[in-house]
Amino acid sequence: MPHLDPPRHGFATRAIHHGYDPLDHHGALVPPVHLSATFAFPDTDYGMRCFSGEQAGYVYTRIANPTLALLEARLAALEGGAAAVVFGSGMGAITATLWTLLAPGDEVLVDTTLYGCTFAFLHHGIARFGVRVTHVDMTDAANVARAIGPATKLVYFESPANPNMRLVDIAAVAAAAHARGVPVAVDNTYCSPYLQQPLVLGADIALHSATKYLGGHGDLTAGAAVFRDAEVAQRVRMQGLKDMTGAVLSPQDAYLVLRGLKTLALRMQRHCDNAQALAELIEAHPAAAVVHYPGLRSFSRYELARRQMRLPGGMIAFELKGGFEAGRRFMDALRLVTRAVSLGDAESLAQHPASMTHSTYTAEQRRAHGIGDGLVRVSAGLEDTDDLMADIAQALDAAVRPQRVAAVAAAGR
Ligand code: 3LM
Repeated sequence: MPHLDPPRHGFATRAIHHGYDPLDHHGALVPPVHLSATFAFPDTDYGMRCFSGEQAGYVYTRIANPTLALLEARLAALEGGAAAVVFGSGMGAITATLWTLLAPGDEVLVDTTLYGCTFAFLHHGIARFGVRVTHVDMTDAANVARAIGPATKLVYFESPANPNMRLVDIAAVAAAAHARGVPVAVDNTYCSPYLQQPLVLGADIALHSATKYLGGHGDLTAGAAVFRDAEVAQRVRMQGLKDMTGAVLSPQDAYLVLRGLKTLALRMQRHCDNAQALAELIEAHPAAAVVHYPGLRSFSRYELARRQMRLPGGMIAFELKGGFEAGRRFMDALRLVTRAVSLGDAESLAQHPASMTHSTYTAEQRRAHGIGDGLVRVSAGLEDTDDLMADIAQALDAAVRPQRVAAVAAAGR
């Protein structure tokens, strides 16, 4: 791309143009979708060289595909990485990466709070194959430095963490881990590279559920891993993706993620504006016990959020006075915000982590890992702010006035 110079171009420009020149493709403004599962070899020698790794070329879509390769190049440019690998889901990205980097006898250090299926993969999946999983409170980088031992091969965390919004200082933890020669992987799903770039902050791997903000429209599942080191990316592609999980992304869905990326910067700004307005509204409401949102002055790591994230994000977690029952009344009273798991869609979504996304933890584990039974999670969508505020306000009112809601419902019957 002679007319593009990634370091010189801004985020939105890279998200729209990086890695593609229409003039290389019959002038087509929109990149073609290469649906082919397999690719023809001009002769046997070429095919043999592709298989031995001497020749770079497309062989089979589970290994590489031109549409997937464009998405990989674009994500690497947005995260500031050397290379990326895309997958059929976020869990595909996480599992393929960890299966590649860890072996029996190794230890992975992970933060206290993790997305439910990541927690399940670690404890019920890879731990069964002789990998030790050790939880460390990574809100203090000194804990990471202390916990690293000779078997530690990876430090892994989410920031903000799903669902309770714990923030980890990426630069500090990366420095502590690198001092002991251990690489650092960060699940950056909650932020997208528009809000936070873990590799630029010092981490080695940024992981994504592209099902969320990157795709942005709730119509696909996809995942990505972006690497500081292209050689590690190649190992994850040839082992974790090709042989161990087969978690390949469909070219159609890769195209949809490429389309979503074009509006990522615009969408993230709107998600953040809406989340800020909703978090302030919830915090000011008498029903609220505690609100976790990085854009609130009351947020425990407000200063870190300002330093590490471009904007405070589109996700809010909160507990109501009255705990789980009040949360249930709030959820059931919602009319515009949709009761559903997932996040990062145009539609605002609300869910109850303890019974939904984090039901992979036992009740005891949830308590130990900072996931309250009364916690409600909202993904602020792209609707008009006033409409969202009206819906959340009436649901909060309903949460503190259960008898009145019951009476109104009974009268309506
Ligand atoms: C959710 N999360 O509602 P996929 N990493 C993080 C995530 O939040 C997720 C993944 C990885 C939710 C999905 S719960 C059944 C629905 C931080 C997904 C996994 O494999 O693309 O779903 O990504 O919190």
